[in-house]
Amino acid sequence: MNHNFLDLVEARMPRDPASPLLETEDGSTWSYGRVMALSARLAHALAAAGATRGDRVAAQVEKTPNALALYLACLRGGFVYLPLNTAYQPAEVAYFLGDAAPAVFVCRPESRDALDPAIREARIRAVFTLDAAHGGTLIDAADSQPDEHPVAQAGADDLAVIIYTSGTTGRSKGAMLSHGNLSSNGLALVEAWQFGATDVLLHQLPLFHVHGLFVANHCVLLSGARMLFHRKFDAKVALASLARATVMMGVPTYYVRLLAEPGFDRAAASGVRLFISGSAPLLLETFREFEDRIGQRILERYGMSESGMITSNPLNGERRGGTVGSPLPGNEVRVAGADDRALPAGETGAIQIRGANVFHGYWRMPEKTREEFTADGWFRTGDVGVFDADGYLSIVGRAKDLIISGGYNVYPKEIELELDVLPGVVESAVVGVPHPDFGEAVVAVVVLAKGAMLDEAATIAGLRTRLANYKVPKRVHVVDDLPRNAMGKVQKAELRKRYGG
Ligand code: MCA
Ligand code: AMP
Repeated sequence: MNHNFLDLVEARMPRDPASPLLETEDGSTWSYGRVMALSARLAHALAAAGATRGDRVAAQVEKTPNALALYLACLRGGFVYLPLNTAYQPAEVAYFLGDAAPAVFVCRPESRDALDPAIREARIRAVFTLDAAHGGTLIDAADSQPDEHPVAQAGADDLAVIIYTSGTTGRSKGAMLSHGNLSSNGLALVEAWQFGATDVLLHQLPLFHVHGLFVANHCVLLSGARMLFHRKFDAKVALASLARATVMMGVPTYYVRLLAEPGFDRAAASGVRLFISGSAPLLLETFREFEDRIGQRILERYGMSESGMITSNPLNGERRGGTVGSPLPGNEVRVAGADDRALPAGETGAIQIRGANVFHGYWRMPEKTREEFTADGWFRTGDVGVFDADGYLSIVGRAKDLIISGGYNVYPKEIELELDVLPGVVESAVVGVPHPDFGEAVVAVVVLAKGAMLDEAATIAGLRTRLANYKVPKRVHVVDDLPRNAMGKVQKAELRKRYGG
C-alpha cells in the first residue's frame, strides 16, 4: 500500500478531471486535472534539477495555484516540502536554508538577488523562481515535461513536509511531518466538519503555515470540494465572496475585521454553513458579537504545527465560546500536572497530546525532540488548559513565552537577541500586549547604557530589515531598569500591564 498523502487525495478526487478545484480572484478556474497535471510536470522538473527522494525543496513564494501545485509536486516526487513565510527577511531565510540544506530552492524573482548570499552559503544546487502571476523559471522548466508522473511510494512514517516553528531560544525548529500525519489529520477534519463535494471554501489564508496549507487545502482535496483561492485576506473581498462560499476559515483577526464591515449581516452570510476560527484565541466578545449579528456560532478549533489539528468544537453539538472543543478522532489529549499524569476535569495543567497526527520530531534536533516528549510518549504542547465536565477544553495560558499576533507566532527571545546587539542597548524584554486587530501586538522594552540614546522610529526601521514584519515591535519603550522578581527573572506580566494600554 502507498501511504503517500497524494495517493489518498487521488483516490478521493472527483472522477471527472474537469471538476473545478479552485477559482482565483481574476475569475480563472483551475480544475483538479489541471492542477494535478501541473504537479506532475513540476515533479519532473524538480527531479531533472537533481532532487531525489527525501531531498528538501524549500519555497518562499506568493500564494498562487502554481505554489499549490508545487507543494503537490513535492508529495508526488517524494521530496520534502519546506514552505517559508514571504515576510521572512534574507537573514531569516539564510538560517532555514542552512539548517534544512534543501536541494532546490524556489523564490520570488524580485527577491532572488537579495537572497543570493544565503543561497551561496547553503550551497543550493538548483534555484528557480515563481512569480505572483503565472510565470517564473520553474514554470519554464516544467513546460516541456510530461503531464503524468507516478505518486512516489511512501510509508506512513516517511517525511512529507518540514514546517519551521519559532522556539523559546530564538532558534527556529523544523517540525517533521510525515505522510501519515497529513492523512490522519486531513481525514479527521473532513469527518468532523463534514466536508463534501458541494462545499466551496473561502481560502484567504497564507499558504506557508499549517492553517492555510494543510487545514484548508486538505479539507477540500480530500472531499472533492472547491475553493475561492484568494491571494490574501481582505475583509471587503471576503464579504463580497461569501455569497458563493459554504465554509470560511480564518484566524480571529479575519472575524474581527469582517465584523467591522457594516454590510456583514445575516443575509451576507446566509449561504455559509460553517465559519471556522483557529491559530490564536478567539475572544469571547468576538464569538458573541458574531452570533448576535450573524445568527451562527463560529466553530473554534485548536492545533499546532507539530500536530495539525488537535481539538474542535462540534459541527452539530453545542459550540462553546472560550473553548476549543474536544479531541478530534484519532487524537488523545490530556491535561497533566507536574508529574505528567492526567488531572481530573476542572483542574488546570499542561496540555499534552498523542496520536497519529503528532509529528516525528524536530529536524536534526534529537535533544530538543526528547525534551518535548514525556517518558510515556506524549508531546508537550506548551499550552496550559483545563477540561470542563463535558469534555470541552479551554486554553487558559501558555507555559512557553509566546506571542500570537494576527495568527502568527512570535517568540520574544528572537526579537530580544536582535535588540541586545544594537549599540547602546544593555538589555531588552519583549512582550505581547492586547491589540484590537491582531489580538496581541509585539512591544519592546529596552534599557540603555549611560548616556546612550535610542531613536524609536530608526530602531523599528532597522529591525524591519532583519525580521519578518509581524515580528517587528510596534513600539520600543526605554526604561531605566527592567522589573525583576526575587530570582532576578524579568517580570513580563508587569511589563504587559504597564504597556498594555
Ligand atoms: C501584518 N502586519 C502585522 C501582521 N500582519 N502586524 C502584526 N501581526 C500580524 N500578523 C502589519 C505589517 O507589518 C504592516 O505593518 C501592516 O500590518 C500591513 O501589512 P499587510 O501584510 O498588508 O497586513 P494584512 O494583509 O492586513 O495582514 C494581516 C493578516 C495576516 C491578514 C491578519 O497577518 C494574516 O493573514 N495572518 C494569518 C496568519 C496565519 O495564517 N496563521 C496560521 C499559522 P506596517 O504598515 O507598519 O508596515 S498556523 C497555526 O498557527 C496553527 C497550526 C493553527 O492552529 O492554525
Ligand atoms: P504554531 O506554532 O504556529 O503551530 O502555533 C501553535 C500555537 O497556536 C498553539 O500551541 C497555541 O498556543 C496556539 N493556538 C492555535 N489555535 C488556538 C486556539 N484556537 N486558541 C488558542 N490558541 C491557539
